[in-house]
Amino acid sequence: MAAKKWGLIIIIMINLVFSCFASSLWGMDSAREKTGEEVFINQVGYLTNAPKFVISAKAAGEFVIFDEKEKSIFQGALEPFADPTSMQTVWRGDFSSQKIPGVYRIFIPEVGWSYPFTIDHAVYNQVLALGTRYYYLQRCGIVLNDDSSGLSHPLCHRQDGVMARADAFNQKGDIIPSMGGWHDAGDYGKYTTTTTVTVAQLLAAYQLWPEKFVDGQFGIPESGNGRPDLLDEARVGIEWLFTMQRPDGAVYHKLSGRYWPNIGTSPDFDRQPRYIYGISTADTGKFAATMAIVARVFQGMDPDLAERAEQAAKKAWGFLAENEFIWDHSGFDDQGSGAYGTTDDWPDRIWAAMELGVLTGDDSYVSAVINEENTFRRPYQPTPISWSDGALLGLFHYACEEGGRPELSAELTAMIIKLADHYLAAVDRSGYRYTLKFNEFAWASNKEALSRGITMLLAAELKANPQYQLAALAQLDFVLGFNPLSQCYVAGLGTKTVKSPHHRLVVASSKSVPGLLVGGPNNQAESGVEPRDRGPFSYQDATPSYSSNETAIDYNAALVFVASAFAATPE
Ligand code: 9MR
Ligand code: ZN
Repeated sequence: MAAKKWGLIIIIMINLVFSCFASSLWGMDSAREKTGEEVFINQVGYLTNAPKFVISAKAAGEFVIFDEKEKSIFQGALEPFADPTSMQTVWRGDFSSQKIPGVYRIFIPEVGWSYPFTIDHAVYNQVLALGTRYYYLQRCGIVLNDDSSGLSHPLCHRQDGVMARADAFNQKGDIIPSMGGWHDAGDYGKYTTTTTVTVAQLLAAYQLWPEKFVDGQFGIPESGNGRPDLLDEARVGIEWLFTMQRPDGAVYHKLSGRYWPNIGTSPDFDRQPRYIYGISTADTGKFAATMAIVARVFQGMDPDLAERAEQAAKKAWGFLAENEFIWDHSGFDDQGSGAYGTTDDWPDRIWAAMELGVLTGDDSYVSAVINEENTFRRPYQPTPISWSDGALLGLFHYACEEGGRPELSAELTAMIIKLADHYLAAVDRSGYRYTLKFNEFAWASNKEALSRGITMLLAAELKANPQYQLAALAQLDFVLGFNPLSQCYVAGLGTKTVKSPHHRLVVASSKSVPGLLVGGPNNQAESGVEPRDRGPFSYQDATPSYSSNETAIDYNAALVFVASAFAATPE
């Protein structure tokens, strides 16, 4: 009893000392104890009931949380942790017990301050809003005049697109009306590969959490039309995808200029011819799968669109059924646009089969890729969703829906759980609760981590285990600033935010694209700008760093998906 009382008195005294200390430092950083540099938190913030961790890069024993009135509200211990993500020892503290909404900062004596962060039940609604609105700012073939970001450009790419080569249906030089869609990234190419997996993930998030999406939510031109803004934005990608399908069902891989436009080129100044290059069965498979999802989502809401999508999906499937792997590109096709190349379409066929099986209830799609013993006709290892393989989503959709083969559903469920458990174990080993180990940081590492998070969110739908959600959320913590560079990787969010992404419109306008997620740390450092082989430190917030600081529509799709899972339902 007495010991407890003394403990309390000591804590109160320590708090008093820190309060004085804090008032001199709050908002005004001393040279010795800097802000943000060595104390890491999620700079956007934490859900009231979520786990909350702070990391100190330097040895320290305790941390103190201060509220906006500079009052210390909590003191906790830091424990050393051998962290495989940074390959360093870090000192980690847990403040999960803090649930009172507000804005806070953490102080670690002799180390420094954290950036401010919020605790709130709706703390990720802004992540979802900006992350989704990003697509509006990436739209192609529009006049952009956006007050909130200040971004604008006259009508761009008005002649999309020109047939680069003749095929059985079109002559070289023919115009195939294909305006619209989204600029892929910091470049202006439009790719079936990323547009499909993006649309599919946006719609999958909607299917899982429809209550989180309403009309007027993101402030886009379609706001007010009575339909959730998310679906309006997805439709921009969907309508463009329709234009990429050939009459025989095959789908063209990409539409882009022959050369990369210079980095400061506004889209309306990119006036080189924009070519439609050859078809691929990989893209045809992704298209079939995505259109099958479109058909399901829009069935009740927009039967016309749903019908068009179903027919397009079936036609694409028909082409796949008639053709082995095709990749109709030569190295001479272009000298400047995304390759998104592949030598195998098996994952795409699996994905298409699953989604069409779910849409139609017809087992013949499924039996094209799965045999009577419920195993894949050719070996297949599920992976987190990426531009090169979206099949996991198909496996998930099949596992969720009634009416398929029950044994197959059980097999697919087990596969997804196994993959998720693998990442769950990685999270438990990491000081940052990140799925990536030091040597796993490659191009688009931020997206890869969020995709692993998605894998765990899908598993959570199939098997009740709250750890899956919490581990997925931890991937978002890292991307929002809880990392060894103390870097928030989403422009417009956090304190140390992305300022110089590799993005042509950003350079041309000197404005920011709020909500833009960059690729992040990349050991290979292809651009030669970010440091090589430094794991989570292989990142540079610099325009020329296309391999660590570019965006892409499929990166944001992973961000939007994970943010959707944790956003509060709009009131
Ligand atoms: O996101 C893509 C990444 O996974 C690849 O490793 C990389 C190299 O092929 O390409 C990335 O995609 C880029 C695309 O090729 C062109 N538009 C910008 C994309 C993001 O950097
Ligand atoms: Zn454009």
